[in-house]
Amino acid sequence: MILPKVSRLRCGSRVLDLSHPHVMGILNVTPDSFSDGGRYQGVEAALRHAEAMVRAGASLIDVGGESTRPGASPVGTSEELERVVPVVEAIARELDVIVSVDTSSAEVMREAARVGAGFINDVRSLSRSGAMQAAKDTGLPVCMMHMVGEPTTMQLNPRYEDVTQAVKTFLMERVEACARAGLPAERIVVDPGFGFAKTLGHNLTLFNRLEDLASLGHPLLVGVSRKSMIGQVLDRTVGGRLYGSLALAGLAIAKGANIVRVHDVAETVDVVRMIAAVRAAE
Ligand code: PT1
Repeated sequence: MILPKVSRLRCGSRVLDLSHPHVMGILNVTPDSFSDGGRYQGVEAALRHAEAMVRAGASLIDVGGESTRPGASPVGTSEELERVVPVVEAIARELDVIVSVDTSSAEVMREAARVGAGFINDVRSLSRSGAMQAAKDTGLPVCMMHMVGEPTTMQLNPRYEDVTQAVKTFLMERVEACARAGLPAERIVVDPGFGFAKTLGHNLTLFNRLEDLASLGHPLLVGVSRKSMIGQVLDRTVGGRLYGSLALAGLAIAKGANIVRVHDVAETVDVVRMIAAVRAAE
């Protein structure tokens, strides 16, 4: 069993104990979720969804106001702030959970941290203007994820000589960039970025080699829930990808993942608890 060098992450006022795996529940606050009603209804609906995920056993809730799935276009800062900040604030105030903010924007990072976020999840690995400094200033842990290019174009022609090596090198370079900026390695979580600038073959190879990423020594986050790599293998649309998602969540944990980012929290928590029971008997 591969363990990260740090045994716990200080997430603002809360602590994430890395001696066992955790489920991060996905909370999208993109326009579709605001399709009817105003902002207030949007916040209320988001809070209820977060509450259900916390009751189901999520340790973190990942709040995202920008879709980053393949082909999605970026969102303006003021729109993202309006979508994300009230939801982060409501969850941090009302629920016993670590609130993660899925953003690449320096302003959103700062505002989210101010209203109680405990974790920063940036699919662009703090590459946007001001993001490195903002993340550093919050004092919060940050997830660095591998992606090449932008969601709009990343799936056009992804090529690697060795995808695992490319992802490892990229992540270590981002960790070094953080260190140079004064953001310590102890605060960095890494993520291979499944579905980001990768073919099905790349995703499967990378998954098979997940131990190599766990061995970097940073806590490892994996997000594969309902993704197209499952659809491609099983020939299923998004609604039919639960069992595939659970299989990959269990396998990711077996290969050393510390956090799995999922839509189906209750089902995934059963998987995590079964693995924990077996491990406790070792
Ligand atoms: C992820 C992730 C994320 N994924 C982290 N944050 C998304 N840390 C958003 C598909 O192929 O894996 N790790 N934030 C969602 N992105 C995608 C990408 C959704 C690909 C779907 C696909 O279907």
